[in-house]
Amino acid sequence: NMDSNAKDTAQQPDKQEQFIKDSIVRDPGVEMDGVNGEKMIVNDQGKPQNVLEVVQNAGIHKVLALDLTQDPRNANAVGQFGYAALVPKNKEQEVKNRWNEGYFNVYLSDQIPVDRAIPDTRPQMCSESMVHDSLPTTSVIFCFVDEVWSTLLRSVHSVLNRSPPHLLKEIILVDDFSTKEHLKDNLDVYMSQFPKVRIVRLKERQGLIRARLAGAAIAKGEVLTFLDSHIECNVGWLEPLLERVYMDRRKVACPVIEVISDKDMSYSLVDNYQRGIFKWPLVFGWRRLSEDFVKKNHMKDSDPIRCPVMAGGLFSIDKKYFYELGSYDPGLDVWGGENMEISFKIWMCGGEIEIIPCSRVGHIFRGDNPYKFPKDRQKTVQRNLARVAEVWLDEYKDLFYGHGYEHLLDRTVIDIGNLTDQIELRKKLKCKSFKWYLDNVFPDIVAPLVKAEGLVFNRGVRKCLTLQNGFLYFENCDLSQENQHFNYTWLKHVRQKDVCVAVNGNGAQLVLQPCDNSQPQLRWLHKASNSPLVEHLIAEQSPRRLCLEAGSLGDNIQLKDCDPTSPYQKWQFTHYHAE
Ligand code: LR7
Ligand code: MN
Repeated sequence: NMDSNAKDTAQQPDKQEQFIKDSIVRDPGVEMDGVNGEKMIVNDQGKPQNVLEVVQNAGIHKVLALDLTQDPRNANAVGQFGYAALVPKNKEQEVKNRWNEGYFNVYLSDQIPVDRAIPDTRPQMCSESMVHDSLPTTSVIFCFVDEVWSTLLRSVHSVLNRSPPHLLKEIILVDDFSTKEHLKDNLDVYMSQFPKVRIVRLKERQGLIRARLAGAAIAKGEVLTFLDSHIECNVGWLEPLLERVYMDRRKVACPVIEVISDKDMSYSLVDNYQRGIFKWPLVFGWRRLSEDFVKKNHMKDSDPIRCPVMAGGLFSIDKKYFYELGSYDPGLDVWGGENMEISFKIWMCGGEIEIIPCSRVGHIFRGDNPYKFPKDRQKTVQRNLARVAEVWLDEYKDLFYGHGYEHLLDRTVIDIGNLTDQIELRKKLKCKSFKWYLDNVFPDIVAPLVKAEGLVFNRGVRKCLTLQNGFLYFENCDLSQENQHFNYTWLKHVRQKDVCVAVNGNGAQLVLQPCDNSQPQLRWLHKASNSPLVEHLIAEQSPRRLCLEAGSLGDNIQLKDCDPTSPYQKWQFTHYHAE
């Protein structure tokens, strides 16, 4: 039973080994533990090359960008220096044929050296910045399923070639049950030349979340660094991340994610001052810090940027801290949502997420996933997100469901699994509320708890909706009358306290019901001020549209066929919140 194993891992690092008992670990024979692990790094003549000269200076030294690719083997190679690679005319068909192997230009990737040089895109100041001599070591964890051979190799080489050996404890490759032949024996043989590379093979598909947990479980470094398996680490990428974690173990450090083009494999830098944010319903995105903010805070382009959420794939975290936080929710399947989960958890439970501009890593952004989802992709992601919403969003979870995910509230449709452990964990860690998170970490998000509120004015009777003794009727509008106050909520409820306006299950009768989020017959579509309230359930199932209509004498309210010309079907709340 995967779930219970994973749970043990999450809470008790001692029992980690149990988690991967169903996997095979290929450990290299040689361990490189010395401070000067540079023996494994050789230049193109096969001679050891020690580029990392640590200048002792009261415990700190300059970042001496280690880059074994600065003087590349073949300056004329395709894609060298991160330039765009060209596809010869007679190879265009091959490009097309092979596209789906990775949903990027696999043909070109195979032409480009696995250890190509790329431009140093760091802000100027970075090469001058200082780091401590005594930084912690890291285990770099790549999990992958059916990754393209050349891309996976380039990812690994970029870490080997651009990480100071004494800081790189190991590279752990977690094979999430790939089916492609090249990722089996060939990969073992290839990687056996690098003593620091370990391979873990999962015996069944777990998805990236549990695959990362399997890698973390055997990691020996003090810091875990997770990376996607189609990336290129840039010059000096590692020290600034480790420095940040070293200064404060509750800081989770992310590199700037730059773009490796899926079409021509060129490496291009991204805008400064980008933050990771989310929009409803928990969709990740980037947003630039405002000019004002940058000015006011005298920010330099090399200063860390606090992020409400991380992109997900690339970050360094203190290993002990990762487990103190309960790692990932192991109940998250395959792909998606785990970046929201860990982000909320980090911020709400005392940590911080930062993008470190001096650390830069390129990533191939792909149009589609090159692997299959064991279950429907959309459903998998929605289920994961619903788990996150239920555990972390408090009263704000209505905003999540209200942005098109109402159907997830019907638990007979989607089983989101057991959440007891996650809720317990949040209590145990004494995490703050989601409201605190919004107020303090993401104050610029738009997140009103209801869409509209106040009196509900009807255009036809020119009076306001009133609820008295279980009846709805109309009276002269009077703000001081509590029984004229209604909310229009994210779940499309027209509600007063715990009472909701609903249609009777089988038809056109109006009733008042206790509000219940999972009941679709409580929902009303209301787009804007002075517009109809359309019954949602019936509208979804048939072309027939029913609308709330005030009785012309104002003594009742009825459900009628929608009539855009009738003022008795036009409704206006006192106040509408911006979305
Ligand atoms: O079942 C799986 N098993 C795996 O091992 C599915 C995926 N994987 C591996 C996969 O081979 C890859 O190395 O997991 C890694 C991430 O999968 P991608 O590359 O298909 O994901 P992505 O880059 O499209 O998506 C982003 O969001 C994901 C949500 O779950 C993860 O957090 C990814 O790590 C994340 N990627 C990044 O943050 C890079 C920047 C993208 C942006 C913005
Ligand atoms: Mn990716």
